[in-house]
Amino acid sequence: MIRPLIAGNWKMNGTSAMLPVVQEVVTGLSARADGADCLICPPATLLERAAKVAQASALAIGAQDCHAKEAGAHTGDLSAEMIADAGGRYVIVGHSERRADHFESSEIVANKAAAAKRAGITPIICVGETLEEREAGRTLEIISDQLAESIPDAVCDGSFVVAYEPVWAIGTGKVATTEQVDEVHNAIRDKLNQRFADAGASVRILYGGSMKPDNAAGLLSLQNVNGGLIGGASLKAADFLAIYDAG
Ligand code: 3PY
Repeated sequence: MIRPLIAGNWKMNGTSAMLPVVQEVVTGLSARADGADCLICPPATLLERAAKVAQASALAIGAQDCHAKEAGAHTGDLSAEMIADAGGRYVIVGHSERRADHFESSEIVANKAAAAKRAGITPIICVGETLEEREAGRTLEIISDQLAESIPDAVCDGSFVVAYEPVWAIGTGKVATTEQVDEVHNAIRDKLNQRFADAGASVRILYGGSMKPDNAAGLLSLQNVNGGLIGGASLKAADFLAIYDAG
């Protein structure tokens, strides 16, 4: 069985007033059986402080994006090496909000994922179809193309995580049905197995898109759902831990 990963994506939410949430999750995990890996990706401004709060605990800290280059003239960007240096152990790449707001292509996402590997941190590579694509019956084709183009050969040892996040279920309160999630996650597993032989079977595939305490158990019970990438519900320690408990 693949060890699940319960990951929180705080997006552009949180000042230092949110650090107690990190502490609450650390404390909550220390009182629980060790059933899954747990991660919070706060905004970059909190990364180092969150990593200090979570030091030597069961909670990992990660970032929400990185640049593909190690250093240089890229105003406003952070390299994967900087994230690792600040205590980050994972980085989300290719979230649909970045693909849309920053025009990130799958090629850029693949370069970012390779940069994460170079820096020794784990990329969480996001894929997902829009409502228009789903309604046109193109979901599996879109996911297949995004996987092929966004996962670099550099991670052929399986040192990455995939997150399936249907764009229409992000920040809308709409959740994909268990049947829809099952279909896409099984297709992702097939693609990973085809491309990465042995390693494909052990890559974690997270579901993201309005995962909450009341729908998490059903989603996390599916064979190829190996955790969640959780938006709004990760901002409250009680909700995030309830999702952890549901897994
Ligand atoms: C959501 O659940 O809204 C997400 O986008 C998680 O990354």
